[in-house]
Amino acid sequence: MTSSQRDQTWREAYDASGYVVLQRLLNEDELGEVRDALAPLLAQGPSGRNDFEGTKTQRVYTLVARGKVFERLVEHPVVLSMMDELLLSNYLLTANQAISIAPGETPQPAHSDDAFYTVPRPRPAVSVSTMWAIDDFTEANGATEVIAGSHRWTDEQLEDLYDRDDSDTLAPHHQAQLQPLIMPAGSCAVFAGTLVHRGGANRSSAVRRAISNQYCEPWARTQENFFLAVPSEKVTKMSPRIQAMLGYSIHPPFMGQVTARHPLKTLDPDFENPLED
Ligand SMILES: O=C(O)CCC(=O)C(=O)O
Repeated sequence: MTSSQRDQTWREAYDASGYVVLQRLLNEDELGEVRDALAPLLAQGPSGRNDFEGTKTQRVYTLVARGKVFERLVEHPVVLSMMDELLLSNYLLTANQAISIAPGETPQPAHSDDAFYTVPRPRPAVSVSTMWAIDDFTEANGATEVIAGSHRWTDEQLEDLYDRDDSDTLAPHHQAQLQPLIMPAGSCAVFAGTLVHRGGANRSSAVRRAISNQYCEPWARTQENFFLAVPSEKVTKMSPRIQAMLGYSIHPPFMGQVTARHPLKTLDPDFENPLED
């Protein structure tokens, strides 16, 4: 937790500021495992295609299907105990990616992660994001920057984020409100999908690696289409909790059904799809 959050419970801090930082949730061995698993993936990856992805930022999507260590992060017990409180049961994984910001990267456009759910604000977050620091997050290397309290903003306040005459420039008073989430590697920031934030500029000489796992209400469309992305042979080997978060679950009474059957049945080798010839 940050110093201003020290005397609060995680829930008080989250409700008041829209985020909370859990310090050093991973130990050195666990961090080493994550870094080792990330290295070959980042070695392959191209940089982002636009300002939002970051032209000097590498992203690797759908990590959950790329190594057991990434599955463990998705179902980290501390994180899931918080999601259990913040979201309805049967919540889903909506996004799951590594973000490696290289030296020279400029600040990402400020945004909120669940902005594409066009339900008028202020409103409860439809999704909750986590940002795992795989390197120390510093002021210089592109630590995620947040505007505390912006999770309660109205749509009008959100529209006011950028200068009215220059849609690429943050309004000066909002620029001043951005605070970097400075935290040691192994820490995890948990923030509301409604919170305004961005990846910072990397003015250091080393990359800043992070993993962003995001979870959403069970009635919301997920950002990543895990049904199409993750082969069912891999899903079969995952834990029941991850299978459920990838959509192999029912949100009562019948959201997620497959021709009126539970989606887990599709993983059974004897499953017969009535629509296949
Ligand atoms: O990399 C970061 O610190 C933030 C990235 C982010 O917010 C996003 O890509 O949606």
